Amino acid sequence: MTGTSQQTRTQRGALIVVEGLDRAGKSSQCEMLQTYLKEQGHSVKYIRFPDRTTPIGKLIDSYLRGSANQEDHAIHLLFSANRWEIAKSIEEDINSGITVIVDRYSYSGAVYSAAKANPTLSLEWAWQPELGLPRPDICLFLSISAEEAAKRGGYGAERYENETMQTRVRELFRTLFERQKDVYVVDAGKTLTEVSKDIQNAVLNCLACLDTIGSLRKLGPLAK
Ligand code: NYM
Ligand code: MG
Repeated sequence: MTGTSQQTRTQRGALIVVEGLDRAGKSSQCEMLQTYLKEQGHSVKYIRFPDRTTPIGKLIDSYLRGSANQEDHAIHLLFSANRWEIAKSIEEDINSGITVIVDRYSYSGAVYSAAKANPTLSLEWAWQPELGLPRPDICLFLSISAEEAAKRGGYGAERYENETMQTRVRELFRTLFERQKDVYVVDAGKTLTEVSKDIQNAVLNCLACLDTIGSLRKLGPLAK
C-alpha cells in the first residue's frame, strides 16, 4: 500500500465549536461531549477561547478582569490574534485525526465586540479578521432565554457580564447566525442530560458527513 492511499484511509478529525451566552452551560457540555466521544473511540482535544495562557491571552485576561483597559478595536484584534496563534495547531490536530472541541470561537469574537455599540465597530468590521481561520464543521449554539439566564444566578465579575451587554449579545448572535452556515441551535433550557443528548446526535450527524465535506474549510465572509 502506498503512503497516499494510506492517508486517504485516515479520517480527519472534526472541528466542533460550542457557542452561547455566559451561563448557557458551554463548559459542562464541552466536558460531557469530550467524554462521550472518547467512549466512542475518538481522539479528542478540548480547547477554549480566549486561551489565557499565551502572552496575548494574558493581555486579554487582564482586560476581562478589569485590571487593564484597551481600546475597543485593539482588544478585538487581540481576541482574533489569540485564535490565529492557535489556528495552525488546530489544523494539524484535525489532519492527524483528532476531533477538536472549541469552547467559544469567532462568533463570540464578533458579537461581543459589536455589542459595545462603538460606531466604527460593526458586526461586519468585527468579522473581517476571522476570514481564513479554520471553519467549524458544526457550530452548536446553546440557546437560553433571558429569563432562564436570570434563573441561573448572578453575573460574574468579568467585563461584559451585565444585562445590557448580554441582551445585545443575544440579538447579535441571532443576526450573525442568519449570515453564517453550519449553526445548529440547541435548546439549552432543558436538563444537562437532555441537552447533551441533543448535542451528541447533532455531532454524530456531523461526523457522518465528514467524508462529504472533505478537507477542513476556512471561514468565509458573512452572507448579505
Ligand atoms: N469573548 C470571548 C470576547 O469578547 N471575544 C472573543 O473572541 C472571545 C473568544 O470573553 N464574556 C468574551 C466572552 C466572555 C469572555 O469567555 C470570556 P469565557 O468563556 O466566559 O471565559
Ligand atoms: Mg464567562
